[in-house]
Amino acid sequence: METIAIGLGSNLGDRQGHIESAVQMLAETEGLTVHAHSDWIETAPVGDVEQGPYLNGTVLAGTDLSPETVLERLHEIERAHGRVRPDPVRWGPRTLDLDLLLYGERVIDDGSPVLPHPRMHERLFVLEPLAQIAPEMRHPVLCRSIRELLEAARAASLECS
Ligand code: PH2
Ligand code: MG
Ligand code: MG
Repeated sequence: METIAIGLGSNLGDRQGHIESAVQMLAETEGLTVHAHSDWIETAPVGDVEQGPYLNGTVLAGTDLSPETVLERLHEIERAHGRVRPDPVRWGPRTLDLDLLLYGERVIDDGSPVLPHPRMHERLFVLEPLAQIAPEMRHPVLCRSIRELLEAARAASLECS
């Protein structure tokens, strides 16, 4: 059994409905047990694409499934919520985005999924909700806890307000 972290995001349609129904489908997945989910937090869109605000959150789960099988299941759940691939706009608006962030301390550089998720450590919309449910979980490449990564990302994003 491995502990995994999943990032959820939506900025089209019924955002909270999509996210809660995705958690329900995760909970119904054979070989996967949902342990906890974070609050759903409203976040400003990150990146160059002009788009509406996101609802983001994270899920902590245990699984016997392989990383590849978990990823297939995440894609299936995205499709069930109207997500089309390839994305019409990379990093553009979507009904549902499910990202496998961490799979225990597994490191995969050249496969699908890439683990840990290559941008998770710089994204407050991932680290804030993940720190609510798994502050001590370790990033196996950066060798820091989620709590430490959140502090570093907050420091890096200081700006006038
Ligand atoms: N996802 C993106 C691009 N930008 N911004 C926020 N706030 N939240 C996201 O989940 C997000 C984003 C592409 O996956
Ligand atoms: Mg994403
Ligand atoms: Mg994604």
